[in-house]
Amino acid sequence: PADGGPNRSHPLALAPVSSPPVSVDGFVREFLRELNFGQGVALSASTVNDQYLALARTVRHYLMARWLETMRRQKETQAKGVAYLSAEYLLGRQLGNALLATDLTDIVADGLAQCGIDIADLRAQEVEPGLGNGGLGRLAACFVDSLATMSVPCIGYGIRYEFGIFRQTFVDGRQVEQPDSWLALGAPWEFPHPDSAQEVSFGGHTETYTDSDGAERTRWVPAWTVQAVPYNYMVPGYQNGRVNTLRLWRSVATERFDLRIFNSGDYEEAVRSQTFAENISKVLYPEDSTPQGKELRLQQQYFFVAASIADFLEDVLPEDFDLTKLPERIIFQLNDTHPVIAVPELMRVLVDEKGLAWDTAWEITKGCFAYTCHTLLPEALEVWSVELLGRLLPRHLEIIYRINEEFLEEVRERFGDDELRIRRMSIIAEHPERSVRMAYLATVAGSKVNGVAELHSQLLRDKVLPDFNEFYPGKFTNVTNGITPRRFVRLANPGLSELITESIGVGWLTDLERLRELEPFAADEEFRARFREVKAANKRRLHAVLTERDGVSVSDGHMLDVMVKRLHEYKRQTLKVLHIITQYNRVVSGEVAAADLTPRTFIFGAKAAPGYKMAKDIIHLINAVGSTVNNDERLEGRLKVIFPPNYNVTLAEKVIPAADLSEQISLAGKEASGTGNMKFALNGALTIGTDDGANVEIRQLVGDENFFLFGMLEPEVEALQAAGYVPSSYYESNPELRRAIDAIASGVFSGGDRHMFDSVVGNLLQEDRFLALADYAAYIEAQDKVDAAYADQEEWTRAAILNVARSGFFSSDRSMRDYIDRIWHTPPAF
Ligand code: NBG
Repeated sequence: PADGGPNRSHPLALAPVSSPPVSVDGFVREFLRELNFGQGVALSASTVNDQYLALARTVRHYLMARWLETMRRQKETQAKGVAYLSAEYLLGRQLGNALLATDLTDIVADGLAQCGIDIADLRAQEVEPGLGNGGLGRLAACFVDSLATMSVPCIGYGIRYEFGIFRQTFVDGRQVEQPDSWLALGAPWEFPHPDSAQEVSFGGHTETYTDSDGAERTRWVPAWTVQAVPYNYMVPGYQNGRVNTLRLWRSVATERFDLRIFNSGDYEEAVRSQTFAENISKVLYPEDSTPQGKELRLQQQYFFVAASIADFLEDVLPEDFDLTKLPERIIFQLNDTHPVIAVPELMRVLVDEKGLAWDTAWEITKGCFAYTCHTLLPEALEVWSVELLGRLLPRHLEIIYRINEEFLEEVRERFGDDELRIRRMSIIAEHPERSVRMAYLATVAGSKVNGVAELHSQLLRDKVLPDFNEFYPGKFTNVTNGITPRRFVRLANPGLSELITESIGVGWLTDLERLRELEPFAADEEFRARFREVKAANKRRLHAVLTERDGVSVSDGHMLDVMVKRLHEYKRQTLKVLHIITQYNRVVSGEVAAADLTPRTFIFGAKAAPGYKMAKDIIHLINAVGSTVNNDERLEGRLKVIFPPNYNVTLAEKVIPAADLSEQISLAGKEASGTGNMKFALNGALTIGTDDGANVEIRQLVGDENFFLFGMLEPEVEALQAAGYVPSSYYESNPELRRAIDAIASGVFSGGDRHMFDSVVGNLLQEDRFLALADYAAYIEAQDKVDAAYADQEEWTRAAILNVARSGFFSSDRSMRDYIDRIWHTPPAF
């Protein structure tokens, strides 16, 4: 072609990209080709990792035509889509999901078997990309899965951390963190595009100048720049021929930067600057719910949103796009406050670079953003000091000031000079230091603000942002979280999935409300027996996994009582520990014969933020209680505590389907939603839980009689705190509680050391911010009811089946429909 570009009309290029044949032979040929030509080894000489990498690439080939076609159509139609901005994506393993999306699982298993390879070995080889901390990151992964499955245009934007969430190990029962080198053995699911890198700048100053039309304008003169290199990942829809894109950014030094230093002959400096630039996407901050005021974190946040906005405006939109139409083409969804710096960044681009008038740019910006809040903890509402923000992003700080000025002017117009209100609502806080309240900025800019469960959204409106709710009627809404049934039912629980399909037919996996059709089966004795057999098989599978992974076994015939989630005081793992100790004390004191205990295995999974001392002490305590309980013969093996280290998505997929009891015991009013709670219910575990987050909706749906509710309600919590909470009074007045705490304090679980758990005991007795002691009696009572209920296996199974049948609402497909209807207005496209 005359322009020297690719010849797009070459006959072979015009034909659709062809997929490899969908047959065992076709697969084997493609697989061996990848092994030989891609991996460079013969089958006979290949390692398991070679085989895994070749398999992953082979499966990619089957998705490629769909991916290219999705991109082509999106470019052609320019349909409105979602740009999901999230600092975290906790994806889990990719292979199983890709096989499910392409419906290749059986063909691949057969083909590999013909090559003498067990597919299970290759599955086990995959290291999951742990690019998130917990619920927030996993939610993002579920959402992009659902959007692809529903054929809604979406790009997920985020960071390609070189090290994801740390690998947790225990040394003498204490958490020790190891780096997560998830890329070390190859990253077969990613497509780097260094040629499409964006530049992202930092620091420097701003200056005003007069443009060629004589207008006064501002520009940013940054001090340093890095390159953002996109890595694309496929996000396959479930057997629907669609593949969306997840674009994660990696930071590298700019060539220009390097060259300048290189020319100066300072090799060490050149290397140092490279390291400096690459640090930005080096590691995920291992924080959950509480922000870490770290400069690097702000760099990460700006880095990925600036690259994403530039990518969208320059590479995704057509060249002649009329920017005033931007809200009709895209909605940037802010996943918590981490990406909120995107608001002033879009303003900067529109005003400084595209030359739009401020008011025009602000109208566009307000139409392009929406904000999801994921917390109720005041300390988790992110703020950045003006000093830091101004140093790192001087132009953005100016823009934020102007947004705030104009916003407060509007507030004044409406409410008069109500200085208290104005101080409360200002995006800039003055105390303890001058700082930017990112949640406020997001609320002012966002077309909508949503919480993640009914109760959370209500508290957000009434308690966290009441002034804004009053000022912006209709801006606040709710979208209750959801989880993808593809990963957390179909892949995680093939036994249950088969039973469901046999009973109600296909189709439920993309229309989860159809699980309702299972309700009548709860009364069917034979169905119940099969349902129990599925659960038992899942327990055996978990036993096999844990034996191999950690050398621990899941005892036969035990109720599996599971608490898996990040370690946080508000989630109250200590309350669970107090229950275990209570059971233990009942036996060793002789009050209860071991033989009369309901046999239970307690499973914990929890990572603590490395800097969160109390959380780490609690992990230590759980392990200490575990080793005492597990080794005390007086219990006759009827109680067992296991705490496999490094709980992650991969382990979740094995633990959740095996669980009988789901522990959702946060203090009412603290857990925004929870999503683990939904996964357990959908896999037929009964919940013991407080009236908190999405537990409220789970209980409403599954029915009171199929849920073990306990504990104070949120208004009671508030009243108690207002009246002055004295935790020690509960200790004084409840002998069982006192005995449990005394056991810790007297060294029962620490080989006689009376001080090992001083911090935990002291905190419970003196502060107990999350009212564990106040809820203890109610919790123990509810647990005693659980034991009684478990004794009737027929009734228990009936309740478990009803939990499955009535939890279809918690599909993330439904969450996506709610976002689309209430916030995004992005219907499915092609
Ligand atoms: C978490 C909440 C959970 C919620 C997930 C997903 C943060 C900041 N928030 O309750 O604690 O389920 O977000 O919405 O991680």
